[in-house]
Amino acid sequence: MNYQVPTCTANGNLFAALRAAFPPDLDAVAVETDSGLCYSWRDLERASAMLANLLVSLDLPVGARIAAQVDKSVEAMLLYLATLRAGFVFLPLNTAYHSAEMAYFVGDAEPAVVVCTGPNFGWVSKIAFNAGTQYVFTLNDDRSGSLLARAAYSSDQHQVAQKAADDVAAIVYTSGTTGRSKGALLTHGNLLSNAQVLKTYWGWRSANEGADVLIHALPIFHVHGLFVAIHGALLSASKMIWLARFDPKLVLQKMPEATVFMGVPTLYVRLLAEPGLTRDVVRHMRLFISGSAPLLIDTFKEWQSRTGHTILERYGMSETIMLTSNPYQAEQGERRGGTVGFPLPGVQLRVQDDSDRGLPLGEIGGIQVKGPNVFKGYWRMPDKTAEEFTADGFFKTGDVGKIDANGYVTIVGRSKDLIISGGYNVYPAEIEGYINELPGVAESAVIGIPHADFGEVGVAVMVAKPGVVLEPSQITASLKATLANFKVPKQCIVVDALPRNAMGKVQKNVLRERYS
Ligand code: MLC
Ligand code: AMP
Repeated sequence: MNYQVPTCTANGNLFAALRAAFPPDLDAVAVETDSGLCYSWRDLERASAMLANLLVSLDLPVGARIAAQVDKSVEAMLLYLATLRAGFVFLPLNTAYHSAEMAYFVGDAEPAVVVCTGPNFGWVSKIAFNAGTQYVFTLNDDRSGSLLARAAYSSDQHQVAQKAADDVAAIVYTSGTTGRSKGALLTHGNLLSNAQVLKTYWGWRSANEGADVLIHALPIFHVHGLFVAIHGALLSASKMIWLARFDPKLVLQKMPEATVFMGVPTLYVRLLAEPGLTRDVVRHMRLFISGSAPLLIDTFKEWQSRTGHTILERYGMSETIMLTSNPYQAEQGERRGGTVGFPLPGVQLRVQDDSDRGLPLGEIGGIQVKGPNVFKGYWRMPDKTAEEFTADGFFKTGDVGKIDANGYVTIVGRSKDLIISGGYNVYPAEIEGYINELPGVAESAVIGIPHADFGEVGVAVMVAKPGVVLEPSQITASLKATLANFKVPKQCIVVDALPRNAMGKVQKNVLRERYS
């Protein structure tokens, strides 16, 4: 198989490449929603032009950030495409974030435009205007809101803004293991090169090859749903069946019309729990892809025996988009459960010891990567950026793994203190910070324990101040009022003391063993 190294087109704008891949028949259906709406390729072209013209009319500075905390809708995707098209920088934000989290992201990124839902306008606009944002628009998942109302007055003709491959297209925040969340700067070139490689590697089929149809059931504020899924479909002119949220029964209902499905492992676990998952339902499917969290070997095997399909597991990060993938083509090798496959074409991946020396095949160490997909750096954090790269330009992923003699990469753990729950990252340090601020709490430790549905969930273990009786349900209620729901530990446990080693460091491994 020949892989094309991304060529430098006249315009490095990612949107120009996505637009160039639209099929000749612009009236064909590009997106079909679960509420029965159909958007043609011409609709995507015109609506993204109108939204881009609206953004341009605001007279924003070069590099202006357009932040969006909106429910999943085709218009939300169009806002992303319009931001690229107009040459600004897209900043997606999880809809679960509460005011403290939003205040941090908006305060740090200083977006010129914030788009939120109508019901959230009051508190989000207050945060945004305090942070210097010039415009706050609303966008609801029923196509109402001020954003579309304003864009309706814009022209549907728009010349794609000229961008260099090295210009920033999006900022994706990744929570920090310590301290502040970092905004990963992804360029047009990072996103396009990765999308082009995946198009070939995963054998995306264009119209003349019997076009693919993707079931899009993931949120669109993370790398997986926003970039991997959407770019893959657009770049191969494939139709998307657009589900506002993941519903296993609805996915199975749509499966006979589809060929590709992408999910985090929890989605596969939930689909397996459906008696309706049969070989007949998946008869037209070409490819099932899993990533964002480890896929349990039991899930991999059960899927194989129930459906006859072998899930293709791949590995990526917000900072790098996709890094490795199990093979699609049989001649490249088998899809091996428990591994994340081979480094993608163009990606250099190595395993190093603690002193940053290369390790022989089969030995476990820190995974480092380099390639056209690797981000430009962290937003306004040059020191942090420098810390995360080696002298020879490799990015330290914080994942721990090994490469076997056949080149398969296996992730065995993380050097970063991170819980991945249902595909969402939860940083214990952040949660502990909130718990320690609650009245009566002396100290706390948040650990991840195995969970049948989410893969891993957080458990908070805490110590009360002398004379205080802590009520776990009140701790949970306080956290729910402050933090995005997926970050709230599923259990709070009060103990007399946290286990510590001779150095005084909390022994999270002891806690994990005790509560798993
Ligand atoms: C929801 N809850 C979660 C949770 N999602 N708790 C822990 N972890 C999660 N992921 C909370 C809910 O708020 C609710 O709390 C309770 O758990 C039960 O929720 P649910 O109804 O079962 O959840 P649901 O809405 O169905 O969402 C589950 C899900 C969702 C798996 C569909 O989490 C999801 O879409 N995950 C995908 C995340 C993703 O796209 N990651 C990609 C990151 S990119 P309460 O208190 O209200 O009862 C990346 C790079 C890469 O990592 O390689 O791709
Ligand atoms: P995020 O910061 O949300 O982009 O999450 C990236 C992290 O998700 C990686 O550093 C890995 O720890 C994890 N991850 C992604 N894909 C996989 C996978 N297939 N198996 C195990 N971990 C994964």
